[in-house]
Amino acid sequence: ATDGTISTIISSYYDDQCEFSRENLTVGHLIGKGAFGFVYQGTAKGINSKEKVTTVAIKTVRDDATPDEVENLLKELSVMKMVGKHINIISFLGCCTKGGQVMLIVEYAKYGNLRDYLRRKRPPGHVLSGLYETPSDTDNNEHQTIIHDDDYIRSLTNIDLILFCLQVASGMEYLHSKKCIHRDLAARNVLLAETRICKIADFGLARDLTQTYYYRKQTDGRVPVKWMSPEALFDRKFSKKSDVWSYSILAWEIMTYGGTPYTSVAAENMFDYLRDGNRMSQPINCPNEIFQIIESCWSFKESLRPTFTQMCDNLRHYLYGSS
Ligand code: ACK
Repeated sequence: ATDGTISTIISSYYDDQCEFSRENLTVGHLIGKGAFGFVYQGTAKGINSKEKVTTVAIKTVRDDATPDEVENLLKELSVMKMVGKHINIISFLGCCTKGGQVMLIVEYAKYGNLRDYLRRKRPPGHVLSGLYETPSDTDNNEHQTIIHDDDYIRSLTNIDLILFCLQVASGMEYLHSKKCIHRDLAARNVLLAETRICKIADFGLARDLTQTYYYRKQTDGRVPVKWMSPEALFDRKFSKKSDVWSYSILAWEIMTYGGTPYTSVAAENMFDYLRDGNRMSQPINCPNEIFQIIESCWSFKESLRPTFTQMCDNLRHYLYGSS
């Protein structure tokens, strides 16, 4: 891992159109830490419209990042650039690659990740035993600040939850229309912005489908086993249909106010568990029509799973009575 390699990688991704000048960017406090590096809140002057200062999120890698880690951030950046704008997807605003640490500047989502938001909004007494891990297992986001605004006192209804499902499905419909698969769809990777708009984030694993029909993951890093379809788990075969499977786990997380999937099943037993036909049960508050949509994504056979377009139609039909 030499600086030479890193600068070669950086220059191979360089795009003058997207470069944002560092003097107009202010890096603020740390909002998240991952294996890859850090996420900061910040402000960028003139990034959206001239003169205006915009609150942004800034993703960086650690100072001692390997060339691979730098390249992963640059790949994420290029996927976001290719995907373009949709209200339910975190949009790419710019980047700083010249003259210092690589920084990816993206739209800021005020309420952080959807899973933790849902847990905070869980109605008292809602919990079914076993649905939630103990807080010490999961709440490792010590950087999170809880925002005491109007939304803080507003509770969530079932309709709000189903609206979250629809928003994520529409973001995914768009992503798939851009020939991109996400591969790590989960409530922790959806962010919530002002006025409760869901934004799909974490394109770290996303891949452009035009390059290969589906993506076979080469190495086993940390894999989100409980969100993965059987063929993704067993064959490392990722496709639009494996995103649909992951979406159903995400929709189940939403309907359970941030429940943990398959709490009683060990990760290494997941494949057998699913092959034997076991699935999660209907959350108590989840309407039958919505659970039917979730269940349709759990077909072992990929071809039987719906598309996001079909799911959006069904969810709109449920919510608005027409599609
Ligand atoms: O719940 P959080 O604050 O929301 O914790 C995670 C953390 O960084 C690690 O991913 C937060 N985060 C990531 N991207 C953004 C963003 N664009 N806007 C706001 N918060 C973000 C995420």
